[in-house]
Amino acid sequence: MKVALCSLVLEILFVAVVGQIARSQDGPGSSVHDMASPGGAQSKTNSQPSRITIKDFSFGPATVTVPTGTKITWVNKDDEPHKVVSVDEVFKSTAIDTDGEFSFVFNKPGTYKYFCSVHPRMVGTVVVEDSKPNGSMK
Ligand SMILES: [Cu+2]
Repeated sequence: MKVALCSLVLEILFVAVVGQIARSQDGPGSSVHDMASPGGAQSKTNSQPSRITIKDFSFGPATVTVPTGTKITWVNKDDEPHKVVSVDEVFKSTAIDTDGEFSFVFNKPGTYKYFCSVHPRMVGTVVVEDSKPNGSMK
């Protein structure tokens, strides 16, 4: 009687362990399935680097090309405060102190030239491409 109870406990433990292994194998499998979903192409464009570093009185990289909807963040790595001001006044930051950031989401395709209004010789360009895969005839 005691032996039977003992083996029953072992069986329950065995089922619990096997169940956990099966669940942990299920996890990665389902994420692989997610990656294979049609959204894969879109998530690829979202992984584009969208940071511009301000250093030594220049924007780096000076020109970036990104898909529509990209959020670009400027980070100031100079000891001097800088500003990011669009030539066409599409976006305009306040003074960005050292290690400060300014972000802007580019929702419309186009070429956006900008400069630092504190140091107007600092210039940069953001090129926003139409990210729609099958370009609609507009
Ligand atoms: Cu500046």
